[in-house]
Amino acid sequence: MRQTLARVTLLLAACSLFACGQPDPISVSDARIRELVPGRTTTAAYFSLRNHSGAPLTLTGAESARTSSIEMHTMVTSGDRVGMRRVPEVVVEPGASADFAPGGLHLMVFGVEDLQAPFPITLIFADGTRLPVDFTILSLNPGS
Ligand SMILES: [Cu+2]
Repeated sequence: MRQTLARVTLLLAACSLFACGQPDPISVSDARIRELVPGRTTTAAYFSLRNHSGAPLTLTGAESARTSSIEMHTMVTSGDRVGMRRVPEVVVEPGASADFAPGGLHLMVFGVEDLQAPFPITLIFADGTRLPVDFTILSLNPGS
């Protein structure tokens, strides 16, 4: 009896977490990963993350079985130098979105041997939520 009650409570908790019957609390669009430069195994991935929930959303990282590791980076300018810096987390306020795009926030993707679409990357959030996303390939030569 006690066990059943615990299970029901768990179900209810899961339901409120994922907002049963309502739009997903998180949506991802424009997920794309840059084509590999010949001879390289490191590339960048971009996407737009929207928080539909009523609470701040904290992205803490990403992983994929098809990479050796993934880091969150942003571009920083000091003087006339442009570099990259690792970002430990990205907080998206309720109703807001975060754009991972060329020139700004991006996923730095290491150890890619075989880049084929759909390329799966799982986004990891501070509350334990894991969101699998399929990335399309972003051509190095958009004109071709
Ligand atoms: Cu980077």
